Amino acid sequence: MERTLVLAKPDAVQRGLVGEIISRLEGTGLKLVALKMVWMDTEMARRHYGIHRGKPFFDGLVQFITSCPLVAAVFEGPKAVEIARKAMGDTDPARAPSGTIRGDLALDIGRNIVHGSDSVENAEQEISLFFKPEELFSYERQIKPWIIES
Ligand code: D4T
Repeated sequence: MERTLVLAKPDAVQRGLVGEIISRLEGTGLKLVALKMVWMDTEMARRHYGIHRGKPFFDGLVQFITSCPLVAAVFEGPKAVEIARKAMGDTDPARAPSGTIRGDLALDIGRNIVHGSDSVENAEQEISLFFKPEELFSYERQIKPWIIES
């Protein structure tokens, strides 16, 4: 089953929006399989955002993401990557439709409150950066047939 990494970023922690972010993603039907608070250090941040190294916003992004603890979660389900990103809306909150997490709760691309993996391959890498295998839980939900047809 597909998994995706979700981060409620430091701005979400500061603004008291962690519960709402997790709740909106749970509401999609995706299954929460891991959750913890993490204070990223610079090395971890530079690894997580390695693809953006050299871009003008990179140093500010690393500074921001390490400025306060964040909450990391793993959600599981069919098309988990796509479903979570759709719930979050565009990276730039100004372009994110109402009804999405960023469209409703954020204003600025540099303070967009949430991260979601952008591919299954990246999700696997990102999950392994934040979680040990034993921190990912495997369990059944009785409600599953009411969420997933087969
Ligand atoms: P994250 O990784 O935070 O979920 O964002 P996205 O996956 O949606 O978008 P991204 O990788 O393109 O950007 C990573 C991160 O950098 C910030 N950012 C981005 C920024 O501050 N200025 C910018 O111009 C861009 C493109 C926001 C998200």
